[in-house]
Amino acid sequence: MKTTISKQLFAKAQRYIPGGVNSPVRAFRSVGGQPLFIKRAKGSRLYDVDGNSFIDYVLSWGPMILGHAPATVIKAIARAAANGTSYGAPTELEVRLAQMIAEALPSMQQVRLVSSGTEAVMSAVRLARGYTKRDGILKFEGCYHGHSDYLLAKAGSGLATLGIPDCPGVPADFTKHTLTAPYNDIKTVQRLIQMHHRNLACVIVEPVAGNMGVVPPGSDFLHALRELTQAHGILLIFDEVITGFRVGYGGAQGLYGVAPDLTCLGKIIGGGLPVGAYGGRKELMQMIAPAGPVYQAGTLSGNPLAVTAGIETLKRLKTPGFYKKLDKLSARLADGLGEAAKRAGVPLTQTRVGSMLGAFFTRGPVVDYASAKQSDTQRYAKFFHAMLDRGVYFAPSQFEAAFLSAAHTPADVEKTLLAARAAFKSV
Ligand code: HOZ
Repeated sequence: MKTTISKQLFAKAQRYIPGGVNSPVRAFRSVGGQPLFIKRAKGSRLYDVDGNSFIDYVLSWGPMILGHAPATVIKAIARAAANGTSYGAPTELEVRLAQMIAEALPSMQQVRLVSSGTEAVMSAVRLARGYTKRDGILKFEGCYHGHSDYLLAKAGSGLATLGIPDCPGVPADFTKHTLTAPYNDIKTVQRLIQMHHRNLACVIVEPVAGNMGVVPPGSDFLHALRELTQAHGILLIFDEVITGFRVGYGGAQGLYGVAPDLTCLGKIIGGGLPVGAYGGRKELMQMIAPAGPVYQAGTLSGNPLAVTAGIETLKRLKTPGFYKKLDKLSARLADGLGEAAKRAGVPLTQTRVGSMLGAFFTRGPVVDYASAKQSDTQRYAKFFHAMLDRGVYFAPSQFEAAFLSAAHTPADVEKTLLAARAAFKSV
C-alpha cells in the first residue's frame, strides 16, 4: 500500500499539532504505524491522500449511519449554508430537531442542543448536581463520557488505548467526587450506593459500553440501576452518545425498555456534524438557564448546518425496516468474522448490539473493563494492519467499536470476510 503522502503530512502535522492529530486514538499509537490522511469519503468508503480506498467500519466513530456524504443530507446542508452558517439566535430548525428527538426518546421531554458529546455529558452532570444538591458521581470502569475533568477516572476510549489511568491536570479535588464500579457489577453498585447515597447526584452509564470495545449490558443490569437510583433519589444518566439512534430509533433505552432521568446524545443527531444534546423530564430541564438557575450556554449550540443535517438523517432513520436491514447485514459480518477466526484457530470473543460490533482476542467472556483488557492487543494490532492492507478500515484500537451503515452492501461485507479469512491466518 502506498503511504508516501500520508507520511509526509504526518511529519508536517507533528510540527504544528501535538502528536500530529487532533484527537489521540486516530494517531495509530496502539496499533503501530502511521495514521492515514483522508481526502474524502463516500458511502461505505474512505479514500486517502495516496489514492487508497477502504471499506470503513469506523464511520467517524459511529455517527455516519447513512454512510458518508449521503446525497439528501449534503444537499440540505448546502441549502442551509446558503442561508448563513451561524446566527447565535433561535431557528425553527432547532425546534424541529428537538421535537424529533423528544418523539423518538420519550424520556427526553425537553432537549438542549450543544456542540459535542463531551459538552452534553458535562452539562447533564451539572444539572444532576444542581437538582439534587449533591456532588458525587458514580461511573463505570472503561466507560468514556468525554474529556471533562471528573469523568476521566478509569475511562475507556483513548485513555484505555494509550494506557493512561489518571490524567495530569485533573485536580484530585475534582475526582474525589467520582466513584467507579466495574461494568455489569450490580453488587458493587449496591454497596457504593448504600455507603454514599446521601452525596450521590447521579449514576452515569453507557447503556451499551462502546469505548472499551463493545460490551453489552447483562440481562438485568440497566433495570437494576434504574431501581437502585430511583430508590435513593439519585439521577440515572444514560450516555447514548454512541447508542442513540444507532441501536434503534429509540436508542438503547428503547431497546432495553429502561427510561433514564437524563440522556446525552452525540454527533449522530447532526449527521456527523458537531452536535450533542442532553435532555430529560421537563421538571429537571426547567432547571436549565434561562428557565432556571443551572447555567449552560454556547454560540454554536443548535448550529443551523448541524441541525439541518440531523433532521435529514433522522428522517431516513425513521423509514420502516431501516434498523432491521442494518441488523441483518451486521449479523452476517459478525457471523462471518467468527467463522473465519474459528477456522484459523484464533480465540475470539465477539459482542454485538445491532450495528455496533466488538471482537476481542481472548476466550472471554467479556463483561467489563477487566475482561476486555484480557484481549491480546498485539494480536489486534496485527489483525488491524492485515485488514488495512486488504482495504478494510477498522478502528486503530482494540477499545473502540466497529459500525455498519446503510451504505454498506452485502458485497462490502463479503469482501471484508474474504480479507478477514486471510488476516486471521496471519495473526
Ligand atoms: N474518542 C473517540 C472514540 N470513542 C475518538 C475520537 C477521534 O479520534 O476522532
